[in-house]
This record gives sequence, structure tokens and C-alpha cells, in this order.
Amino acid sequence: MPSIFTKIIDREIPAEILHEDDVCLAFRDISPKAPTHFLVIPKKEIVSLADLTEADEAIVGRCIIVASQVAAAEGLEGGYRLVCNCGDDGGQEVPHLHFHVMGGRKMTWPPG
Ligand code: IU
Repeated sequence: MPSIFTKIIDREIPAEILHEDDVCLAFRDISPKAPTHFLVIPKKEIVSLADLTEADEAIVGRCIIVASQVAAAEGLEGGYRLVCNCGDDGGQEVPHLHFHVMGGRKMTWPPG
């Protein structure tokens, strides 16, 4: 079933889009957890990391390259964190694979 992120891809709900190509979309998180917080999602409806198949290798690679490029464009020279929550125990709320990129402050470890 399409998630709310598919509605963002289809421009049915608004988002501040930072990058778009044939494979993925990057947009600012609506509830930022860091001064810079954006998400990179594949356009393909993949629920989570646990649902990936070998056929998705290029899609995931593209998402991570885009995360790096957008982070650079956002001026995150000091570093940033890439996070992918998977499933209930991983804290995933939206059932559409997404990579969080957070930066602009010193991150702590370990996450909660
Ligand atoms: P999670 O990994 O599934 O917990 O993260 C979902 C993120 O999606 C979370 O940080 C939300 O703030 C964000 N988000 C959004 O940016 N725009 C939306 O319309 C919705 C959630 I719903």
C-alpha cells in the first residue's frame, strides 16, 4: 500500500525537496532532529531494509550517493550521521525505506 512518502513523491502533499532523479528523492524532514535533517527515499515502494533484494542494490547505492551529495550541498563539512531505522524495534514509523541525514551539531553515541 502506498505510504505517505509516495504522496510526497507524487506531490500530493508538500515537502521541501532538495534533490530528485529517476531513482530517489531527498527532502527536509518535517520534524527535524538536528539543524540539518533530510531524508533520502527510493521512488520504488520498498517498505524497509528487511525487504531489500539483490535487485535493489543500485537503488540503495544511488540513495547513499545522493545522501552524500546533498549533505555536501547543505554545507555539512564537519560531518553528519546517516541513519536507517528498520521495523518496530528499529524505530521505523513510516513504512517506506528512508535514510535520515542529520548534521549541524555534534551527534551523541549510542542512539537511544
Ligand atoms: P522513521 O525512521 O520512520 O521514524 O522516520 C520517519 C521520519 O519521517 C520522521 O523523522 C518524520 O519527521 C518524517 N516525516 C516527514 O518528514 N514528513 C512527513 O510527512 C511524515 C514524516 I508523516
